[in-house]
Amino acid sequence: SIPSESRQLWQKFGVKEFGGKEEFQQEFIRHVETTLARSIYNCDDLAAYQAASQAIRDRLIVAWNKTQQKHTTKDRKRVYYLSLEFLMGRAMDNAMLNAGIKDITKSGVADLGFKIEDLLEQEPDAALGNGGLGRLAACFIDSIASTNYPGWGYGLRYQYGIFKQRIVDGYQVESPDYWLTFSNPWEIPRYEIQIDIMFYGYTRKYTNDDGKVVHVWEGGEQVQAVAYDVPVPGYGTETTNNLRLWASKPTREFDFEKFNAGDYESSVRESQKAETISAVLYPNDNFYSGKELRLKQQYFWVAASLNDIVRRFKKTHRPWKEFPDQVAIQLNDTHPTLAVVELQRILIDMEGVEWDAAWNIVTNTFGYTNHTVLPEALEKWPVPLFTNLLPRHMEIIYEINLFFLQKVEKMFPKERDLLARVSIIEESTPQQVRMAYLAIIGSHKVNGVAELHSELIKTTIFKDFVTIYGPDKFMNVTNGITPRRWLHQANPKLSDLIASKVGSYDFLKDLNLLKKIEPLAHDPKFQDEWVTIKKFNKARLAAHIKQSNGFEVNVNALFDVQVKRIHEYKRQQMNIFGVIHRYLSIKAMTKEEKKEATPRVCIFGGKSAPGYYMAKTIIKLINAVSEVVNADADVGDLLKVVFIADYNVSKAEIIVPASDISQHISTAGTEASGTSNMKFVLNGGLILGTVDGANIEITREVGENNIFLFGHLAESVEDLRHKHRFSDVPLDPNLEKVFNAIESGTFGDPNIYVSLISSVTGSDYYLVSDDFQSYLDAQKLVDQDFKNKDTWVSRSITAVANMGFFSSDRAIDEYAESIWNVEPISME
Ligand code: TH1
Repeated sequence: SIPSESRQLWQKFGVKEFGGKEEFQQEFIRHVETTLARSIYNCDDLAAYQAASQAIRDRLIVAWNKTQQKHTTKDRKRVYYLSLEFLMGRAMDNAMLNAGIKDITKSGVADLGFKIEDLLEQEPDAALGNGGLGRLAACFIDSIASTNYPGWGYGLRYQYGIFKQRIVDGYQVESPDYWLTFSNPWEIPRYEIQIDIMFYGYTRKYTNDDGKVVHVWEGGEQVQAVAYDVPVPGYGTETTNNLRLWASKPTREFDFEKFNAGDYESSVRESQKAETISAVLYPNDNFYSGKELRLKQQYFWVAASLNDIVRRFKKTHRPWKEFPDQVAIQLNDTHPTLAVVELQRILIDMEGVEWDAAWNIVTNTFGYTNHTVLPEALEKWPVPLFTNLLPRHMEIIYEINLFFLQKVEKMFPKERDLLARVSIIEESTPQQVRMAYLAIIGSHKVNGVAELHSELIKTTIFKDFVTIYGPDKFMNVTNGITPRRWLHQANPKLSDLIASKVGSYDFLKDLNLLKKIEPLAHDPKFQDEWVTIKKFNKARLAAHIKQSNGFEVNVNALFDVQVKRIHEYKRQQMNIFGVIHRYLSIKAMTKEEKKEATPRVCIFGGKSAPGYYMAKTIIKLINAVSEVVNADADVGDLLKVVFIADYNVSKAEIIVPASDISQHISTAGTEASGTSNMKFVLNGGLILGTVDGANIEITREVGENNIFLFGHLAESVEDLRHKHRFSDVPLDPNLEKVFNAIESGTFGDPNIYVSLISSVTGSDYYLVSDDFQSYLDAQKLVDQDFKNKDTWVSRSITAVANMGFFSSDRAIDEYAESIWNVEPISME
């Protein structure tokens, strides 16, 4: 229907992707002079970053448009990844790499007098997530694009990402992360895509002319969802997918009444409240706090996303029953579970589909990924709060529950307790909506994120549902990480070395090709190059530590790293108690013994939830120990303790390649997977860890000689906890010495640490005392083995060679094959 003259003009003047360096430079200068309205005389690094990223962004948009057109014409099934968190980090380096224009931009800006490294540093992290769950979503969308699946991410455009952490007097201090100050070149605002979202109000039903009962939800508050699109370029492919983030805006209408009543100011104030819905990311990891604003965020995001997805489907004029053939929706944890109810509501209330047919569509559309078994992380919403905010959804949940319980009762007529156990409604005061149960009932597949975890959910928290649905509904998809960011970008030298041996960079797309370096594990020349790169990365981290913490660390020492959210179950407290034990041992050493000891730098990093007292106390203790140990002349180079403030994705890219040992020491059965464990090993660091999460599969892949495991197994945890509760379990003697040192004031005011210590001497829920001796033994082995440089480096090489399984490309292929039933679309 487009006239051919117009078509010809579009073809003639259509924007092309720049290919060469000069074209990039031309675009760069054009953006400096027009987009930024600056000139050669006032183009600083920030302006240069902005101009370069504008040029790269334009290129991504061209690829994005092509991809979206292709996907629309192909009209095949798409996958939508719903995640309340996308912990993206910086975009520029990744965009250059994936688009294959890193070399031309690098030398392009160099000719103009800029260093690419300095420009990259200008970009703030997009820190729209807490930790592993958010970073997993970021790795997954990178892999979905890189493996050519038609897939979109849907999330919230928080104005404030995870808070910035400073350490003041040893304590964590939070400040807001307003990351949009200089605007964000990586997003495309879609002001034309506005969706009305309703909260509160009431429901009513009536019988229409056809004698059908119709439910309506009306009279509530309206806000508007506006779309911001972030292009997600695949690596080594034209495919550029979309991450659509929603921002809340006031609707234009809703303040008219007050306006007419003359109360203009208060009507504006009211409308400003709408903006707060997407303003800030909740800073809790593995913890649920039942705040109404959080439920509002969840519904706002889910309703906008589903409206969008349904609108796209309706353009194809297919019958509703084909919806699951065109659409797969993955629920990243229970945060988007309302989507199940919202789709059912759209189908029955708006589209007139019968209940059973609608429910069939819903359950065939959704898949649910569980990421934790910790009881304090499982979402439950009080029924009164829920009913008030989303009255129609509450009604639908009651219906879903009724039909489900009727089915269960029919299947197991004699099991009286079963119904109460599996009901979506928990009979507490007040009643609670159990979101995980709703997610299971509303999905066709439920998966855990590592083998042990996927077994645990079947035998513990979701046991009854295995009885009801059978085991096939429950499966495992072990997490993965993108080798683009976590090998090539973070560790370019190692990536180059591997490429020189493998013959190409194909391993970045097919990580199993790493296997080709295994025969070189004992090659002295290769070992030398390997060691040199590790040294370089350690020096890079040492320079960062010098800059941020103000002291030097010895790059020949063993770098021992634990960076992750601070949480009792992750047991940073056990690590710092171990450090204190080491310190006391060094103090007791003779000169001769000191000569034999392995020097260590113990590096910590991670944020605590702002209201998590115990985690904050752990941070304080680490900093207190650091201060004492680092200033103790008896210790010298044998021990340094570092707390790196404000751990984030960009810092991880510096820290991960620099480790000799990293610690993943959660109480067995508590860490669902962990993903930083994979990052560290992929970069040639060995793991000191418990038999938990993905550590288990890493052990299987790299071989048990190439990992240091310790501690009780998940199967004994319950018994051990029982013993602590019902009998006197003696405290580990080495731990007692550590506590004595703390209590005698060695690390400052001991009152600060009273509750931290009594959590261990008391019920010791995380089994710190039970695992302590085993932990110290494993540490001793690490010290010994690190002295044998040849064996150490060959273990490091062998481990890396066997990490292919942990590519997120593999994880995405598994989801696509066994849950989504989507196929790649080639861009050829
Ligand atoms: C994490 C898990 O703790 C971690 O083991 C896993 O590797 C990661 O998810 C990715 O699968 C989780 N993060 C959160 C965050 C919230 C709630 C639950 C979990 S589980 C807010």
